Amino acid sequence: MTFQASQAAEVKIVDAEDQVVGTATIQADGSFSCTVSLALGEHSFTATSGVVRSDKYTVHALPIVPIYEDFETFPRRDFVPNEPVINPHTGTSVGLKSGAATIGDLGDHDGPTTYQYLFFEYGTVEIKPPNSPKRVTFTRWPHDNGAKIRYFDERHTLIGERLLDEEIMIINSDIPIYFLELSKIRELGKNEYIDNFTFE
Ligand SMILES: [Ca+2]
Repeated sequence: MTFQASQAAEVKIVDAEDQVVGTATIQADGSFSCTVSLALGEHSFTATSGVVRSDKYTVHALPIVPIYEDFETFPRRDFVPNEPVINPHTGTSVGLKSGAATIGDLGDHDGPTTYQYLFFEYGTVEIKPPNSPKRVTFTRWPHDNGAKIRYFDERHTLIGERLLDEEIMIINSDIPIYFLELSKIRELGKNEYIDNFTFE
């Protein structure tokens, strides 16, 4: 969005209903930028400075692109506490806060999963999606309800938690999920085989 506003220091950005949605400081070359949050669909904006008003600009908000993490491209390793690993192909971060977890493969274990998966023995694992999703799905095995998953916003405030009690887990949140924490709640619970995340 550009606008001749060199006579003023600041512009207001207004939406189609004339509501001010942001202000921006004008740079020496007359340019400015302003970030506004959008619901999906078409939005139009104008910039005003004093009595001067720009042409109308129309933008479309884009949906969040789903990201799949099936661990097939994840670097294979045993996790070490407080040394999170980021998958360079998907941007997903997995870190161990305590306990033991591995990126395992079917050469070692049987299970209804694709070749590599997150093998979680005990403690707490933090999973950080790259796109702050509002919907997270994943698969797990076996059907032993010895673990829970908690999910947090960008201020690290707890949004919600639930038991791992379904083969296909679905988490829906009104607030973007910044990270998730997988924790064992029973020491004698079986190991968890976690796979096939979709972050959207
Ligand atoms: Ca997999």
